[in-house]
Amino acid sequence: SRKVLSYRERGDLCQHPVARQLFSIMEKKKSNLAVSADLCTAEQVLQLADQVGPHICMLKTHADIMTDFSTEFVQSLTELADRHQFIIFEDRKFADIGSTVQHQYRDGLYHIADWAHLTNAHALPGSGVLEGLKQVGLDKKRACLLIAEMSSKGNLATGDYTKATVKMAEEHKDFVVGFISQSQLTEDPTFIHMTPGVQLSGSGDGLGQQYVSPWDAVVTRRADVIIVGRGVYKDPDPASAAQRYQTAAFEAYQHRLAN
Ligand code: 5FU
Repeated sequence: SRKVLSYRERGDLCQHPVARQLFSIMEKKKSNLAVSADLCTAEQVLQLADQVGPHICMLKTHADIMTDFSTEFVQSLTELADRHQFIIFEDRKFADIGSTVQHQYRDGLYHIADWAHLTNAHALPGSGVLEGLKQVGLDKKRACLLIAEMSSKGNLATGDYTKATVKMAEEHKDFVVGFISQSQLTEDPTFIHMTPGVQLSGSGDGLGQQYVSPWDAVVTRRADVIIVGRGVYKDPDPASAAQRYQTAAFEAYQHRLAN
């Protein structure tokens, strides 16, 4: 099999500023860990971001689960991202026609395009979803991931759907920098694979979530970035938990580089 490139080498190959920045952060901070801040108040999200900030390359948000989302929150989160050096990824999962997702991305209560470096979309609606998002995101130098596979039991993003999603990404490389997936889907080193459904202790959550270990995600399934929610924020000491996941995932990456 061909040589595994380092994050630094891959960042140098990327055109998109968000992809370049993410790979550079991963290399510098020795972190391929994204923490999912699935908490319902601004105070909780900001506190978690500050605690785990030194250990992560990216913070993932679900703005629409928050009860008190505000421009002040966005400002504080952006300051934390600058201070700790992490990318902000709003896990919005856009899945409508181009015209509608354009509004959902730019307008509404959240103005996602104004603060999230990265967001994501389902390929389900066809390429119009990307055409719509692009008209808003490209000028702001934002990037997008396509959801090619999911972690949940019985999900339909498999086989030909996954393959068609990869093709759609290849046709929109000015905006799409990678995938949410459960395995490596392409050899193109400029596409970043991010894998949710990762935990060190559990196998599921009783609501369809299915977990793999950081080692399985990175070594066996060849993820570039692991995404961990409850494994970190439910821990009584989120900073130490983040450090454990950071070490586990980065050692797995180093193992891939060496083998
Ligand atoms: F696209 C996906 C997916 O396939 N599985 C996921 O779990 C997204 N997620 C998100 O990752 C989900 O919405 C949560 O925000 C997070 C996983 O959280 P956990 O607490 O680590 O299970």
